[in-house]
Amino acid sequence: MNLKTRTFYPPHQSLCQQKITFASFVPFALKLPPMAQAQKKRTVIARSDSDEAIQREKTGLPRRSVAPPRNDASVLSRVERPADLKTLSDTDLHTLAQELRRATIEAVSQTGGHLGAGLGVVELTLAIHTVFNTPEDRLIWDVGHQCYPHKIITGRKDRIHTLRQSGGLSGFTKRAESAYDPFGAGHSSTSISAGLGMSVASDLSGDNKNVIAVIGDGAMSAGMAFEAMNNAGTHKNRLIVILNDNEMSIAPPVGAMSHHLTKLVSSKTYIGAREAGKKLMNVMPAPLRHAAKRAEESARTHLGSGSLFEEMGFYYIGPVDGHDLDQLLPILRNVRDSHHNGPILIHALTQKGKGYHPAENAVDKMHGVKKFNVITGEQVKSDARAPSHTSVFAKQLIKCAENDDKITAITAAMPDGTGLDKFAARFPERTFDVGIAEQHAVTFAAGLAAEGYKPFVAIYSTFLQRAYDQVIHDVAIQNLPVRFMIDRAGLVGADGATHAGSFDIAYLGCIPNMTLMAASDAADLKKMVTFAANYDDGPLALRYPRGEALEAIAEDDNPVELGKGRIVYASPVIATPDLIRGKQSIAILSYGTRLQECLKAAKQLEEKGQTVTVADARFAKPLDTDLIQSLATNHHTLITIEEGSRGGFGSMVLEYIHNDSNIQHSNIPIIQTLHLPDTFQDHNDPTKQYEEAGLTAQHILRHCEE
Ligand SMILES: Cc1ncc(C[n+]2csc(CCOP(=O)(O)OP(=O)(O)O)c2C)c(N)n1
Ligand SMILES: [Mg+2]
Repeated sequence: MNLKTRTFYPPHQSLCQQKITFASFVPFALKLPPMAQAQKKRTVIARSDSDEAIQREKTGLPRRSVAPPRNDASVLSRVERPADLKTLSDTDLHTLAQELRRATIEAVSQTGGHLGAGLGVVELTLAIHTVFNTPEDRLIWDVGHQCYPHKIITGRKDRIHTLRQSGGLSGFTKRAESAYDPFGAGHSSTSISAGLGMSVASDLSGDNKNVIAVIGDGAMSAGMAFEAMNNAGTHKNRLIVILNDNEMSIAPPVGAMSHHLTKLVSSKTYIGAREAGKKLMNVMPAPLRHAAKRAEESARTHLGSGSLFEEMGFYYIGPVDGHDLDQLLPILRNVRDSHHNGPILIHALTQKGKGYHPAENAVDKMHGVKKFNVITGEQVKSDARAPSHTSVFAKQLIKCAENDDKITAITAAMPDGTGLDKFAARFPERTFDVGIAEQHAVTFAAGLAAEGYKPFVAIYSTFLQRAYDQVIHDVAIQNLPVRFMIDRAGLVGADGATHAGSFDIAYLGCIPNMTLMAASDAADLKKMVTFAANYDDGPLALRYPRGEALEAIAEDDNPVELGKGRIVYASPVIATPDLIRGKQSIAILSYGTRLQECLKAAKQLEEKGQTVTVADARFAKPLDTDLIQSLATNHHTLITIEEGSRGGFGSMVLEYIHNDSNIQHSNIPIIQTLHLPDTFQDHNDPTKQYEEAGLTAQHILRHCEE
């Protein structure tokens, strides 16, 4: 098949819509490839299983575990670990691919999580584990969001329904979870670097491991991937990179790398196992090998068909049909057995969401999903009663941009997650999706700011970590007014430690020139976005968490003022023994959305006869020193609370009181700083995460009683 057709679909018209004509369509969401009889049988089974699931749903019966019973006739029931794959026939492997796909769909339908990416690598997963000797050979999944099929066949089948649940499997690869996860991930584009490190380690210790890194086309566009290839291309170490090219990131991919891949693919047909074998030079005697190599290189130069990967020193094999086990298996065997010294790149074409109609047809290929109905693909409705912080931010930015044509918005491959898809719909020419390139996003914004524009970099707290030097060197030192809109600031629930936005207060708070703000509710978030639009004196970061925003915690018609917090609640003055001694009992100073918990705690403290003042700091930098001075001198206890790591807001308050204020030592209150624990918190239900972190009203109460 000539792959040219692949390139001409408009971004939102899915590839699968074209392919549907030659795939045997069954009136069931799980698509059946036109292959073995045995698989047709499987579909029937699948349908009746799902009917049963519906019945169970209707009748309120609990769903069955997704792990097939041990003694059933499925191939999957015979596979616990990759070693079991080696005993299977080719037909069994084909059948297993369908079963694995189904097990993945069923698991994610119950847990939510990443779906489309995993479905796209089912055959790759099986082929790699069949051909290579994992876990001794190292298999690294970039990002790790596509690893659910890998988890199912690497000893975690029975626990796959616990994905992302409390105490259950992580939604990404994790070293602590399995020997088959030799390198953990969550953030993108790390696999080639880590793989090269492992390959060099293997050479140093002389143990001849294979190292295989699987990286998506989206992740391949990031700076880290280029840095790693640049380095790998000069090494003589064996490193196998499998580029999983599904023409999708979370959103349609952007940038020149994506165009390059398209061009690379459009002029070629799929490479078959024989050609791939021929390409690998080890099959030739040395003199012939050199001659052939020279001829091939010269042909490539003349025909202009050399890929960027070849230019960077990789041995390029492809494109390969990433769903065709009959091609994948021999090609991987050839690669495994070749003596090629240096990095090899296998360019596999796959389809995100492959084999599941609702995913294939979804604009985002069901990249990340809530729980869903397997038959219809319909996801459970969110039970949110209020708009998310993300959407409050996006709407307000649009409002500001209506009157200010200097406002621009930048995202690093997360238009939906950051709400900038809405901004882009209104102001396409002022929205910039730069791809998975956080470092570039920040310096690009600095360039815009240097020319008098008002760039808003909408970014998750966890991903801004990658652009730390750019924040300091390109933005802060030059005091450029880049506005960082820091989404998912705080705990993130099921995504776990790799995605938690724990550190931004600490890592930004220590940078000179930086202004730091946190919104406590929707009303304040809107005011703060407007404040940011009007603030031109230097860089500014506004943080807000995942999830829905409460409309207005406290009545407040005043605009936000630089470095000024607000008193949100103060106990009515009553003649308590404390007051007689000239002080009230407790001041709680909140930075961000924990304010709500502070108010709950205040109520309960009052019921116990304490007098309480609750304040919203609004700014961590500059601190509202007047407010802090007054809270510290007028209360016996001062509690600070924030959804961020140690070394953040609480530390700044402590330092101010102890180092910079002129409060008498004897007059300093008892100070407790409540922040995230000094551990990486695992994925969990958000409510439980707050419990674990000690950031609830009950914890505030406990601290007051100490
Ligand atoms: C540094 C970083 N930025 C952003 C993300 C969010 N993210 C997760 S997956 C993904 C898309 C990856 O696309 P690709 O590598 O092509 O994998 P696919 O989902 O298509 O299989 C993005 C942007 C991330 N994980 N890490
Ligand atoms: Mg992709």
